[in-house]
Amino acid sequence: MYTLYFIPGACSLATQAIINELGQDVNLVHKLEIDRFETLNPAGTVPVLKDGDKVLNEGVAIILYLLNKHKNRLIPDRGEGRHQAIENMMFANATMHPAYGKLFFAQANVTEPKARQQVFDAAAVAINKLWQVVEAKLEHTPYLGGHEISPADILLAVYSRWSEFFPVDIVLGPHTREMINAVLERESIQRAIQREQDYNARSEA
Ligand SMILES: N[C@@H](CCC(=O)N[C@@H](CS)C(=O)NCC(=O)O)C(=O)O
Repeated sequence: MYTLYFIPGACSLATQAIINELGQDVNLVHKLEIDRFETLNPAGTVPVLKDGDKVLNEGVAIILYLLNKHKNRLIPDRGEGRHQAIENMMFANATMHPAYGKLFFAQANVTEPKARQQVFDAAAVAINKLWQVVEAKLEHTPYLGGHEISPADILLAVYSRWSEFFPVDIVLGPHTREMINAVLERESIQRAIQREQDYNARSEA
């Protein structure tokens, strides 16, 4: 049984959905429930995954660990297709995620309203450019990996949910909207969202 350290709605939601896609059990622990979270991840970020005594950090490294361990149809076993799937995951995690990170950073650190909106708007321009890259990648196939869902689709669908927290216009192309809707309708992510909500409800009770 895995243990996943999470923050509700954060990128750890994608990790949980992938664990569900792989048919594995996972125990959820909210980051704030851990006294010294830095002992698990000095960077202080989620996701963190525990597999027995092994502690794993960094979203894509965790996903690759899981994909290497469990037989799956989420990425090809080898060759060009596998390379492309990893490139797509890195695009999501190392390019799109930090672009959204600028919105969160401005929210937390820029207090003057006009200056804050300027940073939001500049970040939105960068994010929209990246969603255009996604739209181009999806011109011929429903998912980034082709006709089957891939980890990058799940990561991007989770990040797309962050747009609504900010006063910005994030524009998704039609192919991108279809891909995201298809991901968000899947049992794996619906169950992950529900488990986070149930967890919150239990903690507030
Ligand atoms: N490169 C890291 C980035 C992870 C990251 O930035 N996680 C955010 C949530 S999406 C986080 O934990 N932020 C710290 C916090 O909100 O306490 C990874 O992919 O694991």
